[in-house]
Amino acid sequence: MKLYYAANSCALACHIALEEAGADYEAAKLDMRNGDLQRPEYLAINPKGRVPALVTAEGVLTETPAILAFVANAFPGSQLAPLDNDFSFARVHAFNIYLCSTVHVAHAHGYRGYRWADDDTSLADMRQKLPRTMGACFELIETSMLVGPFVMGEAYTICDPYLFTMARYAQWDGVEIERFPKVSEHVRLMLDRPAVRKVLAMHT
Ligand SMILES: N[C@@H](CCC(=O)N[C@@H](CS)C(=O)NCC(=O)O)C(=O)O
Repeated sequence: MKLYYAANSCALACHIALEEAGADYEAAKLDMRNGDLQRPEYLAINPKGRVPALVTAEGVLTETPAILAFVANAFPGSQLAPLDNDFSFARVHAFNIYLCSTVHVAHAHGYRGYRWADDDTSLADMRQKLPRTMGACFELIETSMLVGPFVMGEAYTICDPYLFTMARYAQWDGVEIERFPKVSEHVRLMLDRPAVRKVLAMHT
């Protein structure tokens, strides 16, 4: 398998999951700032021009929640999701879809506001609101989603590297993560994991 990623991108979550799963994979680093994602060679792999993309024996997968679910299913021995219980697996997926469709999109309004508006004042307004929009997402995660110590409780799952990735975004967006004790403890636990340290070193 081959994971296409970029430094400081959401591909961090899939990268950590592959590492935690003990997968045999190659990591290909792209540079978001110099146009790598728009080059024809990469668009032939992922026409969306985004990372992550995971090339598998069966084809290319995109979208973080889908890649994470694939990794959990492809490496059942790593126990990265409750594969034997449909309801529990759906809850894992629901958490990851919230991060993908709401939290990541809220973050993108600050750095990629040009997707939604052209006017400088509109862009500045969206950027200025980031600490509140991302803060509201993390308030909800803290109070009603993160069981602790890991997202789903005692078991480490594919939700954890994704939450860790979005918590980094929240801090970059001006959210004081210390306001959220469970999220702060989660970040600390993640930073203790060898797989996380190894992958973080490749994402700078
Ligand atoms: N929904 C996608 C979002 C992927 C995405 O937007 N990735 C960002 C990096 S975090 C990207 O490639 N941005 C490049 C761009 O917007 O040009 C996912 O969860 O995988």
